[in-house]
Amino acid sequence: MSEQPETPGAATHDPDRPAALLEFMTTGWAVREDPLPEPESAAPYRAARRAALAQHFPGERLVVPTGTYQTRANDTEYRFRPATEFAHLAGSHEPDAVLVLDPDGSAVLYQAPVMDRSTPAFFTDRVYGELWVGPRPSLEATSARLGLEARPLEELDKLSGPARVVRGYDPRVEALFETDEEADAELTTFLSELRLVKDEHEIAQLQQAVDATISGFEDVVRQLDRAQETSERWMEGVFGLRARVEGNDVGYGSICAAGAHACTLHWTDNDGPVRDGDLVLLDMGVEGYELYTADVTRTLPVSGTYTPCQREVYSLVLDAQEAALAACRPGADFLDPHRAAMKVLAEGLERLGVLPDAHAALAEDAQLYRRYTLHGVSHMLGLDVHDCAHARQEVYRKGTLQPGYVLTVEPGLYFQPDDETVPAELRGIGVRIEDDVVITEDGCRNLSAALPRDPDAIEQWMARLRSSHA
Ligand SMILES: [Mn+2]
Repeated sequence: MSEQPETPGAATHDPDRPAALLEFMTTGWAVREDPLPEPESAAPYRAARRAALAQHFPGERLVVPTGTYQTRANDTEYRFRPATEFAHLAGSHEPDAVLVLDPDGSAVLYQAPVMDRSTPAFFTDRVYGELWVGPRPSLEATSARLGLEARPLEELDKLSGPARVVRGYDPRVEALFETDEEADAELTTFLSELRLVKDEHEIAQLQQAVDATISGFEDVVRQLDRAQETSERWMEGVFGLRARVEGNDVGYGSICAAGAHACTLHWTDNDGPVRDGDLVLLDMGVEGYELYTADVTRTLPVSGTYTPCQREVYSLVLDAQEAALAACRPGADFLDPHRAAMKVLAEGLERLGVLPDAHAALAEDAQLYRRYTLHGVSHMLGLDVHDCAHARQEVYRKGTLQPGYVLTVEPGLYFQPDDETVPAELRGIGVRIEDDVVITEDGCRNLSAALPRDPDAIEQWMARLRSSHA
C-alpha cells in the first residue's frame, strides 16, 4: 500500500482504486439535461465597472485572480470566499478563476474545468471532484449567468508578456506575466477607488445585508435567556445561523461582548458569561449572497432595562452618533462626522467627571479624550467590511464624501475596568452604536434605521421580542 495519495486531490487515508473500479465508476450514468441559467441582474453593472477599468488603463492587459482555497488544517480547507476585486468585476464564486481584460478592452473569465463523470477525478478528487463537492458550473453556464466570455483555465497558461496583476491572491498567476510592483499597486488602488461610489444594485445588496442583520439581532434578543445560561457564544451562534441562511456568511467575526468585554474592541473569543445587569455589545453583520456586508452595532441591557448609569453613557454615545449622522452629507470631509462625534463625547466626558477640561482635551496636540473613544467613527462599507482599503488618502480619509458612498457611523465610549482615571461606577462599561449610511444628494440615508437606537425604543423592542418568544 502506497503512503502517498495515488491521485491528485486524494487523501492519504483513501483506499487504493483498481483500474476496473475507475472504469466502472465513469460509465453507466444517465445523460443530464442542464438548462442554461438566466443572466444575473448584477451582470450589466459589472460590465460597466469592467469598461471603466479598461478605459483607465487603455491598451494594457489587466489580470484579476479570485484566489483559491486556504488550508484550515491538513487536508481541510476554509470555505472559499472570492477576492473582493474579482467579485466586483466578475461575480463568479468559483475558486481559481481569473478575469483578464485584454489590451483591446475585451474581458475573458478563465475557469477551472468541471470534474464530472467523464473523468475518474469526479470521485478521486475530494477538492474539485463532482462526487465530493457537487456539480460545478460549466463554461457555458458561467458565461450565460455572468454575461462574460468563459474559457478553460489551462488556456490562461498560453498568455504571457506585460500585464498588471492584482497581487496577493494567486502567486501562480502573478508568475505568468511580466509585472511591475508599482504598476500592480496602481491597479489595486484604482479598483479600491472604483468601489467608493456604490451603484443602485450595490446599495440594494447592502440594504438586503442590513435587513438580514436586523433579523439576526432580533434572533439574538429572543434567545438572550439561553445566552445567560451558556455564554456569549450562544449569541454568536444564533447570529451565524441567520447569516448562513439569509446570506453567504458573517462579513467578519461577530463581536458578542458582555460586561467589560465590550471594552476590548475586537472581542471575538465570545466565551464569557452573560449576566443580568450587564450590557452586551453586539457588533455583527450578515454578508449577503453577492458578498456585500452589513456592519451594525447595538449595546443592549441584558435585563431589558438600562441602569441609570448605563443609560447616561449610552445617551451620550447616541448624542455623538446623531451629531456624526448630521455631518454625513456630500462635500463634507470624510472626517467631519468623526470630529462632530468627538466634540460631543469630549464635552460629555467632562460632565461625567472623566475629563477635567473638554476644551483642553480636544486640542490637536493632546487628544486625551481618545483614551475613552479609542477609534475613528467611520469606514467605507461594501464587499469588504473595511471597503476601499487601498484608495489613496486624498480621496478617502482626507477626501470629501460623495453621493453613493456607503460608510459606517460608529462612535463609542470604553471605560476599562481597571482605569483609575474613571469614576468607579463607570468602570467596565463599553458602549458603541453603529449604523450603515449611504450619502445622498442632500445628506444621508440610514440603511439600518429599522433597528432601534433610542434607549426607550430599545427597551420596548426587547420587551416585545422576549414576550413573543415566551
Ligand atoms: Mn464597523
